[in-house]
Amino acid sequence: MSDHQFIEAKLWEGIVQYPPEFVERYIAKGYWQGQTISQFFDDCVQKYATRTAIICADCHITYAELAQKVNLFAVYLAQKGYQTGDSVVIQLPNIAEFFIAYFASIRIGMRPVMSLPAHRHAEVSHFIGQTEARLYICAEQHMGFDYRTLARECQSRCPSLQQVIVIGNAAEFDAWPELSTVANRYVITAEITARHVAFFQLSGGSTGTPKLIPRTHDDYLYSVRASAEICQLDENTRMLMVLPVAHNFSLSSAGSLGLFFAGGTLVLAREPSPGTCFELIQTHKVTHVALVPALAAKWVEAVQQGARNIFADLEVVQVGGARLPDALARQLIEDYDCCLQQVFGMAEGLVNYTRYDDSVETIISTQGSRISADDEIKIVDDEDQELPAGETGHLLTRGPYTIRGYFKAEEHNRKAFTSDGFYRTGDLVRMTSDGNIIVEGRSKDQINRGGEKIATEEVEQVLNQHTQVIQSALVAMPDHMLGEKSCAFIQWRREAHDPAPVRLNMQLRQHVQQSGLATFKIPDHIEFVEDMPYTALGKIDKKELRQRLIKASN
Ligand code: AMP
Ligand code: DBH
Repeated sequence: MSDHQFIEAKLWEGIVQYPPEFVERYIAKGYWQGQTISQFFDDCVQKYATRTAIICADCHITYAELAQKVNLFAVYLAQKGYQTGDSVVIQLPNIAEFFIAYFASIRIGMRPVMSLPAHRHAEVSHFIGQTEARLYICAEQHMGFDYRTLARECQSRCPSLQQVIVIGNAAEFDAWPELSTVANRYVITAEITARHVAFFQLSGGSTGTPKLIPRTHDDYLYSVRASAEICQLDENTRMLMVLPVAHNFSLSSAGSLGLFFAGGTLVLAREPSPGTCFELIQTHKVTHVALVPALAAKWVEAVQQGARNIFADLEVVQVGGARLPDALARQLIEDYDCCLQQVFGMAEGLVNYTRYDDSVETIISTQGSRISADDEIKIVDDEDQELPAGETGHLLTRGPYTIRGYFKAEEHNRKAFTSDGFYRTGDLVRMTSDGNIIVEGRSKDQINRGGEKIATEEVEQVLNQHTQVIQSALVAMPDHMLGEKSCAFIQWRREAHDPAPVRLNMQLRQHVQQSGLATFKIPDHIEFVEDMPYTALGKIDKKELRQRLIKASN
C-alpha cells in the first residue's frame, strides 16, 4: 500500500460515509462546496484581515493576527511529528487558544475532539482511546479544577497519548509554546479533501459512553454558512460566547464559525455569571449571545434583582440546548423586550431556528424550522410508521449536514439510524402546519440538565459497581432553574455494619466523582428504595419513578 492509500484508509476507518447519490445531490445543490475548514478560515482572514476577530480578557486579536498564530502553532505541531489523520483532544475553557489549537490542528490534517471543560478523566480517556489521540491540550485550571491531574490519569490509561500541552503552569507537561519563537515556515497543508472528517463533535448520547460524531468539512461548513445567513450575522456583529466554545451550538449555530464567516467579533466570557457577562456586554457593545434556558433564567433573575436589563441591549438572544418553557420565552419577549431566537439542534446535525420575522407566538411556542429544504424530517410512531400531520412522535432526520453514523460504533449505529440512513434523534416532537417543530419530550433515556446531557445508563453502570448497590435507576427530576436534575433511585444492600443511607448517600456521590465522570453527572438527589417498580416486560419502570418524583414535588 502506498503512503497515500494508507492515510486514506486510516482516515475512513470507523466512519460511515454518505451514499454516492446523496453526495452528488448535496454537491449539485451547492450545499457541499468542496472547501476545507482551513480554506474557509483563510478566506475569512483574507476578507477581514484588519478587523478584530476575538476579544479575550484585555487581548484584542485581529483576523490577520489570529491567522499568524494559527500558522505558527501548525508549524509547531508539524515539527512535533503530527500527521494527517492523527487525533488531538482539545479541552479548553473560553480562551483564544481554543481557536488557535482548533484551526492549526485541522490545517495539518489532525482531527480535534471537542471535549468540554466539564468532562473528567472517564470521558477524556474514552475520547483519547477511541480516536487513538496522540495529543491532549488543556488549561492548567478552570473553575477550580486542576486539569493536570486529569492529564496524569489519562497518561496512565491511554497508551496512544504522547504529549500533553498545558496552558498556564504546565508542571511536568509541555507548556503552550511561545509562538514568537517558532520559526515562521510555510506549513504544507494536509492532503485531505472537504469530504474527509475534519473533527469530532460529541453527543450526550443515551447509552454507556458519550459518542464521537465525525463531521466532515463539507457538511459542517454548509450548516455554518446557512446558519450565518439565517441569523443575519455581518461585520458589525459582536457575539458574546458564554456557553463552552467547543459545543456544537457555540461553534456552528451560527456560533463562532458563523461569526468568522461574516467577519464579526467574538467576545469570550471565562464564566457565565451575570456579573461577568453583563459587564462584557456593555463594555464591548455586544449584539448577539447564545444561552441555554437555565442560563437565560439566571440572567432574568439578576435583572429582577436590579441588574440592568441586558436583554433589551442585545440585538438577538438565542436560546437552545434544552426546551425553553413557553412562560420564560414570553417573559423574555414581553417583559424584557428581548429579540429571542429559539434554536433546536444536535451535534449529530439537524438544526432548527425560529426566524426573526416569525410571529411572536411562533417564537414563543415553537423550536423553529429546519435550516435546509433537504433536511428530511419524519415523525413516526413506535413502529417507524409516519404519523398524520400534527401528531406527536419520534423525530427522524437525514440531510446534508446530519451524520450517517457515530465513529467506531457499529452496533450502536444499527439502533441509532434506520436502514435508510435516518438518524433517530430520540426527541418526541410534532410539527405545526407552517413547518415549525415543537419539542414535546424525549424517548431516549437521557436527562437534559440545563443543556448538559446525561446518558442515564452511563451513571447507572458506575452506581451499580458500588458494593452496597443492588441496582440503580437514574431519572429526570423537574427543576425550576435547570429544567431537569438527576435523581438516582437505589435499591441497596443492608450489611452488618450498615452505614445509614445518609452515609451511603455521600459515598455514592463520591463514588461517581471518583470514577472520573463529569461533575454534572453526579446525581443531584438520591432516593433509597426497598425494591424497584417494574414494567410488564420486567424492566425498571422509570415512568413510575419519574411520576413519584413529580408527586413528591407537588
Ligand atoms: P446532542 O445530541 O448531545 O448534541 O444533544 C442534542 C439534543 O439536545 C437534542 O436531540 C434535544 O434532545 C436537545 N435539544 C437541543 N436543543 C433543544 C431545544 N431548543 N429544545 C428542546 N431540546 C433541545
Ligand atoms: O443541544 C445541542 O446539541 C444543540 C443545541 C442548539 C446544538 O448542537 C446546536 C444548537 O447546534
